[in-house]
Amino acid sequence: MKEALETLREEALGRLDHCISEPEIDHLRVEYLGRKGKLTFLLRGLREIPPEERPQVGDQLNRLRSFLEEQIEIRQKELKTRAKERILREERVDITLPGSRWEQGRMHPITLVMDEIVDVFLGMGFEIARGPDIEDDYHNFEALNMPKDHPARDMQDTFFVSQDRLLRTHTSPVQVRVMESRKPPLQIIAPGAVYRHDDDSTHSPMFHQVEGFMVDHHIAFTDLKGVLTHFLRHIFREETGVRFRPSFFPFTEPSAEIDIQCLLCGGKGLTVDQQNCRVCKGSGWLEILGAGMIDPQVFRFVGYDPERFSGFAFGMGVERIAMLKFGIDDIRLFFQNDMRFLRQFT
Ligand code: 2U9
Repeated sequence: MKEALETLREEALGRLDHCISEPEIDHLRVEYLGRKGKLTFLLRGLREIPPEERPQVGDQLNRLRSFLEEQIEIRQKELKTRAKERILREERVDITLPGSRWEQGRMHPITLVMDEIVDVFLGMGFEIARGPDIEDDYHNFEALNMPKDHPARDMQDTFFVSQDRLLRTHTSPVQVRVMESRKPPLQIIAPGAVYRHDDDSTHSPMFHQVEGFMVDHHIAFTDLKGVLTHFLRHIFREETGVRFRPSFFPFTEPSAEIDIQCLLCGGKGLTVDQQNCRVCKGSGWLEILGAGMIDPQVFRFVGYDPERFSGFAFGMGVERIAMLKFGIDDIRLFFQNDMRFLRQFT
Protein backbone atom coordinates (compact mmCIF):
# COMPACT_ATOMS: atom_id res chain seq x y z
CA MET A 1 0.00 0.00 0.00
CA LYS A 2 2.81 2.35 0.88
CA GLU A 3 4.40 1.89 -2.55
CA ALA A 4 1.04 2.34 -4.24
CA LEU A 5 0.61 5.70 -2.45
CA GLU A 6 4.12 6.75 -3.37
CA THR A 7 3.55 5.85 -7.06
CA LEU A 8 0.22 7.71 -7.10
CA ARG A 9 1.86 10.79 -5.56
CA GLU A 10 4.71 10.85 -8.08
CA GLU A 11 2.37 10.21 -11.02
CA ALA A 12 -0.08 12.96 -9.94
CA LEU A 13 2.73 15.51 -9.39
CA GLY A 14 4.24 14.69 -12.80
CA ARG A 15 0.87 15.10 -14.51
CA LEU A 16 0.18 18.38 -12.66
CA ASP A 17 3.48 19.76 -13.88
CA HIS A 18 2.33 19.32 -17.47
CA CYS A 19 -1.06 20.99 -17.00
CA ILE A 20 -1.14 24.35 -18.80
CA SER A 21 -4.84 25.26 -18.53
CA GLU A 22 -7.63 25.37 -15.91
CA PRO A 23 -9.78 22.71 -17.64
CA GLU A 24 -6.80 20.35 -17.64
CA ILE A 25 -6.33 20.85 -13.87
CA ASP A 26 -10.06 20.30 -13.23
CA HIS A 27 -9.86 17.10 -15.19
CA LEU A 28 -6.85 15.95 -13.15
CA ARG A 29 -8.60 16.72 -9.85
CA VAL A 30 -11.55 14.52 -10.85
CA GLU A 31 -9.20 11.76 -12.03
CA TYR A 32 -7.35 11.56 -8.70
CA LEU A 33 -9.58 13.03 -5.99
CA GLY A 34 -13.10 12.58 -7.44
CA ARG A 35 -15.70 10.06 -6.18
CA LYS A 36 -14.49 7.52 -8.72
CA GLY A 37 -10.89 8.80 -8.61
CA LYS A 38 -7.68 6.89 -8.09
CA LEU A 39 -7.21 7.94 -4.44
CA THR A 40 -10.81 7.00 -3.57
CA PHE A 41 -10.15 3.65 -5.17
CA LEU A 42 -7.14 3.10 -2.84
CA LEU A 43 -9.27 4.18 0.14
CA ARG A 44 -11.70 1.35 -0.67
CA GLY A 45 -8.74 -1.09 -0.51
CA LEU A 46 -8.37 -0.29 3.23
CA ARG A 47 -10.84 -3.10 3.95
CA GLU A 48 -8.35 -5.64 2.69
CA ILE A 49 -5.46 -4.71 5.00
CA PRO A 50 -5.12 -5.89 8.62
CA PRO A 51 -7.23 -3.78 11.01
CA GLU A 52 -4.24 -2.74 13.15
CA GLU A 53 -2.57 -1.14 10.11
CA ARG A 54 -5.70 0.65 8.91
CA PRO A 55 -5.42 3.87 11.04
CA GLN A 56 -1.86 4.47 9.88
CA VAL A 57 -2.59 3.81 6.20
CA GLY A 58 -5.80 5.84 6.50
CA ASP A 59 -3.79 8.70 7.89
CA GLN A 60 -1.29 8.42 5.00
CA LEU A 61 -4.16 8.45 2.48
CA ASN A 62 -5.70 11.56 4.06
CA ARG A 63 -2.38 13.34 4.10
CA LEU A 64 -1.81 12.48 0.43
CA ARG A 65 -5.31 13.86 -0.37
CA SER A 66 -4.54 17.16 1.44
CA PHE A 67 -1.11 17.34 -0.18
CA LEU A 68 -2.52 16.85 -3.70
CA GLU A 69 -5.33 19.37 -3.08
CA GLU A 70 -2.74 21.88 -1.94
CA GLN A 71 -0.50 21.23 -4.98
CA ILE A 72 -3.45 21.57 -7.36
CA GLU A 73 -4.34 24.90 -5.78
CA ILE A 74 -0.76 26.15 -6.05
CA ARG A 75 -0.62 25.15 -9.75
CA GLN A 76 -3.95 26.84 -10.38
CA LYS A 77 -2.74 30.12 -8.86
CA GLU A 78 0.45 29.89 -10.86
CA LEU A 79 -1.47 29.50 -14.12
CA LYS A 80 -3.78 32.43 -13.26
CA THR A 81 -0.80 34.67 -12.53
CA ARG A 82 0.88 33.65 -15.78
CA ALA A 83 -2.32 34.32 -17.78
CA LYS A 84 -2.66 37.74 -16.18
CA GLU A 85 0.97 38.57 -16.95
CA ARG A 86 0.49 37.51 -20.57
CA ILE A 87 -2.58 39.75 -20.96
CA LEU A 88 -0.70 42.68 -19.43
CA ARG A 89 2.21 42.06 -21.78
CA GLU A 90 0.12 41.62 -24.92
CA GLU A 91 -2.38 44.39 -24.26
CA ARG A 92 0.17 46.90 -23.14
CA VAL A 93 -0.78 50.46 -24.10
CA ASP A 94 1.88 53.06 -24.55
CA ILE A 95 0.26 55.99 -22.78
CA THR A 96 3.08 58.29 -23.86
CA LEU A 97 2.00 58.06 -27.55
CA PRO A 98 0.30 61.24 -28.84
CA GLY A 99 -3.52 60.95 -29.13
CA SER A 100 -5.54 61.57 -32.29
CA ARG A 101 -7.18 64.97 -32.14
CA TRP A 102 -10.82 65.73 -33.09
CA GLU A 103 -10.83 68.67 -35.41
CA GLN A 104 -12.70 71.58 -33.89
CA GLY A 105 -16.14 72.07 -35.47
CA ARG A 106 -17.14 75.21 -37.30
CA MET A 107 -20.14 76.73 -39.06
CA HIS A 108 -21.09 75.08 -42.35
CA PRO A 109 -20.66 77.47 -45.33
CA ILE A 110 -24.41 77.21 -46.09
CA THR A 111 -25.23 78.22 -42.50
CA LEU A 112 -22.80 81.16 -42.78
CA VAL A 113 -24.40 82.46 -45.98
CA MET A 114 -27.93 81.74 -44.72
CA ASP A 115 -27.25 83.76 -41.52
CA GLU A 116 -25.80 86.61 -43.57
CA ILE A 117 -28.89 86.72 -45.82
CA VAL A 118 -31.28 86.54 -42.86
CA ASP A 119 -29.39 89.32 -41.02
CA VAL A 120 -29.81 91.78 -43.91
CA PHE A 121 -33.60 91.22 -43.89
CA LEU A 122 -33.83 91.41 -40.09
CA GLY A 123 -32.08 94.77 -40.43
CA MET A 124 -34.93 95.94 -42.68
CA GLY A 125 -37.59 94.88 -40.13
CA PHE A 126 -38.50 91.46 -41.56
CA GLU A 127 -39.60 88.67 -39.22
CA ILE A 128 -38.54 84.99 -39.51
CA ALA A 129 -41.24 82.33 -40.07
CA ARG A 130 -40.80 78.57 -40.22
CA GLY A 131 -42.97 75.65 -41.25
CA PRO A 132 -42.99 71.86 -41.73
CA ASP A 133 -40.69 70.15 -44.29
CA ILE A 134 -43.56 67.76 -45.11
CA GLU A 135 -46.40 69.77 -46.62
CA ASP A 136 -49.78 69.10 -48.16
CA ASP A 137 -50.63 69.66 -51.80
CA TYR A 138 -52.85 72.64 -50.98
CA HIS A 139 -50.18 74.75 -49.23
CA ASN A 140 -47.32 73.78 -51.58
CA PHE A 141 -49.22 74.16 -54.90
CA GLU A 142 -52.95 74.90 -54.86
CA ALA A 143 -52.91 78.09 -52.74
CA LEU A 144 -49.99 79.37 -54.84
CA ASN A 145 -52.15 79.44 -57.94
CA MET A 146 -50.98 76.06 -59.23
CA PRO A 147 -54.07 73.83 -59.59
CA LYS A 148 -53.64 70.09 -60.30
CA ASP A 149 -53.49 70.50 -64.09
CA HIS A 150 -51.27 73.59 -64.02
CA PRO A 151 -48.20 73.24 -66.27
CA ALA A 152 -46.11 75.06 -63.64
CA ARG A 153 -46.20 71.93 -61.47
CA ASP A 154 -43.91 70.30 -64.04
CA MET A 155 -41.34 72.98 -63.26
CA GLN A 156 -40.67 71.17 -59.99
CA ASP A 157 -40.12 67.47 -59.71
CA THR A 158 -41.71 66.63 -56.40
CA PHE A 159 -40.93 63.92 -53.79
CA PHE A 160 -44.33 62.60 -52.67
CA VAL A 161 -44.72 61.01 -49.22
CA SER A 162 -48.34 59.96 -49.88
CA GLN A 163 -51.19 60.94 -52.22
CA ASP A 164 -51.54 64.35 -50.51
CA ARG A 165 -48.25 64.78 -48.63
CA LEU A 166 -44.93 65.85 -50.12
CA LEU A 167 -41.53 67.26 -49.24
CA ARG A 168 -41.98 70.99 -49.81
CA THR A 169 -40.49 72.11 -53.14
CA HIS A 170 -40.10 75.70 -51.91
CA THR A 171 -40.64 77.62 -48.64
CA SER A 172 -43.66 79.46 -50.12
CA PRO A 173 -46.13 77.27 -48.11
CA VAL A 174 -44.66 78.77 -44.91
CA GLN A 175 -45.79 82.17 -46.16
CA VAL A 176 -49.23 80.90 -47.15
CA ARG A 177 -49.65 79.62 -43.56
CA VAL A 178 -48.55 83.00 -42.11
CA MET A 179 -51.05 84.86 -44.32
CA GLU A 180 -53.83 82.41 -43.34
CA SER A 181 -53.32 83.14 -39.65
CA ARG A 182 -52.34 86.83 -39.60
CA LYS A 183 -53.43 90.11 -41.15
CA PRO A 184 -51.21 92.76 -42.87
CA PRO A 185 -49.02 94.70 -42.44
CA LEU A 186 -46.52 91.80 -42.68
CA GLN A 187 -42.83 91.55 -43.58
CA ILE A 188 -41.79 87.91 -43.40
CA ILE A 189 -38.84 85.80 -44.50
CA ALA A 190 -39.02 82.00 -44.66
CA PRO A 191 -35.57 80.35 -44.62
CA GLY A 192 -35.24 76.57 -44.76
CA ALA A 193 -34.56 73.30 -46.57
CA VAL A 194 -36.52 72.38 -49.71
CA TYR A 195 -36.58 69.23 -51.82
CA ARG A 196 -36.67 68.60 -55.56
CA HIS A 197 -35.98 65.53 -57.67
CA ASP A 198 -32.79 66.89 -59.21
CA ASP A 199 -29.15 65.87 -58.85
CA ASP A 200 -26.14 67.26 -60.76
CA SER A 201 -23.27 69.71 -60.26
CA THR A 202 -25.64 72.68 -59.81
CA HIS A 203 -28.73 70.91 -58.37
CA SER A 204 -29.09 68.93 -55.14
CA PRO A 205 -32.20 66.94 -54.07
CA MET A 206 -32.14 68.97 -50.83
CA PHE A 207 -31.13 72.59 -50.85
CA HIS A 208 -31.94 75.80 -48.97
CA GLN A 209 -34.05 78.77 -49.85
CA VAL A 210 -34.79 82.12 -48.36
CA GLU A 211 -38.13 83.43 -49.55
CA GLY A 212 -39.97 86.44 -48.27
CA PHE A 213 -42.83 88.85 -48.75
CA MET A 214 -44.12 92.25 -47.72
CA VAL A 215 -47.87 92.98 -47.69
CA ASP A 216 -49.65 96.20 -46.73
CA HIS A 217 -51.82 98.89 -48.31
CA HIS A 218 -50.10 100.45 -51.36
CA ILE A 219 -47.02 98.21 -51.60
CA ALA A 220 -45.63 98.78 -55.11
CA PHE A 221 -43.00 97.33 -57.45
CA THR A 222 -40.69 100.16 -56.41
CA ASP A 223 -40.68 98.77 -52.82
CA LEU A 224 -39.61 95.41 -54.24
CA LYS A 225 -36.79 97.09 -56.17
CA GLY A 226 -35.61 99.08 -53.16
CA VAL A 227 -35.60 96.15 -50.71
CA LEU A 228 -33.92 93.68 -53.07
CA THR A 229 -31.31 96.15 -54.38
CA HIS A 230 -30.36 97.00 -50.77
CA PHE A 231 -30.14 93.27 -50.01
CA LEU A 232 -27.89 92.48 -53.00
CA ARG A 233 -25.52 95.36 -52.29
CA HIS A 234 -25.10 94.12 -48.72
CA ILE A 235 -24.49 90.51 -49.68
CA PHE A 236 -22.21 91.30 -52.62
CA ARG A 237 -20.41 94.61 -53.20
CA GLU A 238 -21.92 98.07 -52.62
CA GLU A 239 -21.16 99.05 -56.23
CA THR A 240 -22.53 95.81 -57.77
CA GLY A 241 -24.71 96.47 -60.82
CA VAL A 242 -28.28 95.10 -60.45
CA ARG A 243 -30.73 94.37 -63.31
CA PHE A 244 -34.45 93.47 -63.25
CA ARG A 245 -35.69 91.27 -66.14
CA PRO A 246 -39.36 90.38 -66.86
CA SER A 247 -40.19 86.76 -66.04
CA PHE A 248 -43.11 84.53 -65.08
CA PHE A 249 -44.18 82.73 -61.86
CA PRO A 250 -47.71 81.42 -61.20
CA PHE A 251 -47.82 83.15 -57.79
CA THR A 252 -46.64 86.65 -58.82
CA GLU A 253 -47.77 89.13 -61.48
CA PRO A 254 -45.81 90.94 -62.79
CA SER A 255 -42.72 88.81 -62.13
CA ALA A 256 -39.02 89.48 -62.50
CA GLU A 257 -35.69 87.74 -62.36
CA ILE A 258 -32.92 89.79 -60.83
CA ASP A 259 -29.31 89.62 -61.94
CA ILE A 260 -26.10 91.09 -60.59
CA GLN A 261 -23.02 91.94 -62.58
CA CYS A 262 -20.68 88.95 -62.80
CA LEU A 263 -18.43 88.68 -59.74
CA LEU A 264 -15.53 87.27 -61.77
CA CYS A 265 -15.37 89.46 -64.92
CA GLY A 266 -17.14 92.50 -63.40
CA GLY A 267 -19.80 92.47 -66.15
CA LYS A 268 -17.45 92.46 -69.15
CA GLY A 269 -18.27 88.84 -70.04
CA LEU A 270 -14.67 88.29 -71.09
CA THR A 271 -11.41 87.31 -69.43
CA VAL A 272 -8.14 89.26 -69.94
CA ASP A 273 -7.25 86.99 -72.87
CA GLN A 274 -10.63 87.72 -74.56
CA GLN A 275 -12.14 84.29 -73.65
CA ASN A 276 -15.77 83.97 -72.50
CA CYS A 277 -15.93 84.33 -68.68
CA ARG A 278 -16.43 80.84 -67.20
CA VAL A 279 -18.76 82.05 -64.41
CA CYS A 280 -21.29 84.13 -66.43
CA LYS A 281 -20.59 82.28 -69.72
CA GLY A 282 -19.93 85.59 -71.44
CA SER A 283 -23.21 87.37 -70.59
CA GLY A 284 -21.70 89.59 -67.87
CA TRP A 285 -24.70 88.89 -65.57
CA LEU A 286 -25.59 86.30 -62.88
CA GLU A 287 -29.18 85.41 -61.98
CA ILE A 288 -29.61 85.68 -58.20
CA LEU A 289 -33.27 86.22 -57.30
CA GLY A 290 -36.82 85.67 -58.49
CA ALA A 291 -39.53 88.09 -57.38
CA GLY A 292 -42.80 89.77 -58.25
CA MET A 293 -46.03 91.35 -57.04
CA ILE A 294 -48.16 88.72 -55.25
CA ASP A 295 -50.91 87.49 -57.59
CA PRO A 296 -54.47 88.64 -56.58
CA GLN A 297 -55.52 84.98 -56.84
CA VAL A 298 -53.05 84.02 -54.03
CA PHE A 299 -54.54 86.80 -51.86
CA ARG A 300 -58.05 85.35 -52.43
CA PHE A 301 -56.84 81.89 -51.35
CA VAL A 302 -55.58 83.21 -48.00
CA GLY A 303 -58.64 85.45 -47.47
CA TYR A 304 -57.06 88.86 -48.19
CA ASP A 305 -58.98 91.39 -50.31
CA PRO A 306 -56.74 92.16 -53.33
CA GLU A 307 -58.55 95.52 -53.71
CA ARG A 308 -57.33 96.60 -50.27
CA PHE A 309 -53.88 94.99 -50.06
CA SER A 310 -50.89 94.54 -52.30
CA GLY A 311 -47.46 93.05 -51.76
CA PHE A 312 -44.30 91.68 -53.26
CA ALA A 313 -42.58 88.33 -52.78
CA PHE A 314 -39.14 86.99 -53.63
CA GLY A 315 -37.12 83.81 -53.48
CA MET A 316 -33.49 82.72 -53.73
CA GLY A 317 -31.39 79.54 -53.53
CA VAL A 318 -28.80 79.77 -50.75
CA GLU A 319 -26.42 77.18 -52.29
CA ARG A 320 -26.34 79.16 -55.56
CA ILE A 321 -25.42 82.37 -53.72
CA ALA A 322 -22.76 80.53 -51.66
CA MET A 323 -21.29 79.00 -54.84
CA LEU A 324 -21.03 82.42 -56.50
CA LYS A 325 -19.65 84.13 -53.37
CA PHE A 326 -16.97 81.47 -52.75
CA GLY A 327 -16.28 80.48 -56.40
CA ILE A 328 -17.45 76.84 -55.97
CA ASP A 329 -18.44 74.97 -59.15
CA ASP A 330 -20.03 71.80 -57.69
CA ILE A 331 -22.97 71.95 -55.25
CA ARG A 332 -22.27 68.38 -54.02
CA LEU A 333 -19.16 69.62 -52.16
CA PHE A 334 -21.51 71.18 -49.57
CA PHE A 335 -22.93 67.80 -48.59
CA GLN A 336 -19.90 65.47 -48.62
CA ASN A 337 -18.61 66.58 -45.17
CA ASP A 338 -14.99 66.60 -46.34
CA MET A 339 -13.06 68.62 -43.74
CA ARG A 340 -10.52 69.73 -46.37
CA PHE A 341 -13.39 71.60 -48.03
CA LEU A 342 -15.30 72.69 -44.92
CA ARG A 343 -12.33 74.09 -42.99
CA GLN A 344 -11.82 76.83 -45.61
CA PHE A 345 -14.87 78.84 -44.51
CA THR A 346 -14.95 81.19 -41.56
C1 2U9 B 1 -46.47 83.51 -51.54
C2 2U9 B 1 -46.58 84.28 -52.67
C3 2U9 B 1 -45.50 84.43 -53.51
C4 2U9 B 1 -41.99 83.52 -53.79
C5 2U9 B 1 -41.14 83.72 -54.99
C6 2U9 B 1 -39.58 83.32 -56.53
C7 2U9 B 1 -40.19 84.40 -57.06
C8 2U9 B 1 -38.44 82.62 -57.15
C9 2U9 B 1 -36.84 80.85 -56.99
C10 2U9 B 1 -35.48 81.43 -56.83
C11 2U9 B 1 -34.47 80.38 -57.05
C12 2U9 B 1 -36.78 79.56 -56.30
O1 2U9 B 1 -34.62 78.56 -55.26
S1 2U9 B 1 -35.18 78.94 -56.49
O2 2U9 B 1 -35.23 77.95 -57.50
N1 2U9 B 1 -37.91 81.65 -56.44
O3 2U9 B 1 -38.05 82.92 -58.23
N2 2U9 B 1 -40.14 82.93 -55.34
S2 2U9 B 1 -41.42 84.91 -56.07
O4 2U9 B 1 -43.28 83.97 -54.07
C13 2U9 B 1 -44.31 83.80 -53.22
C14 2U9 B 1 -44.20 83.03 -52.09
C15 2U9 B 1 -45.29 82.90 -51.25
C16 2U9 B 1 -47.64 83.34 -50.63
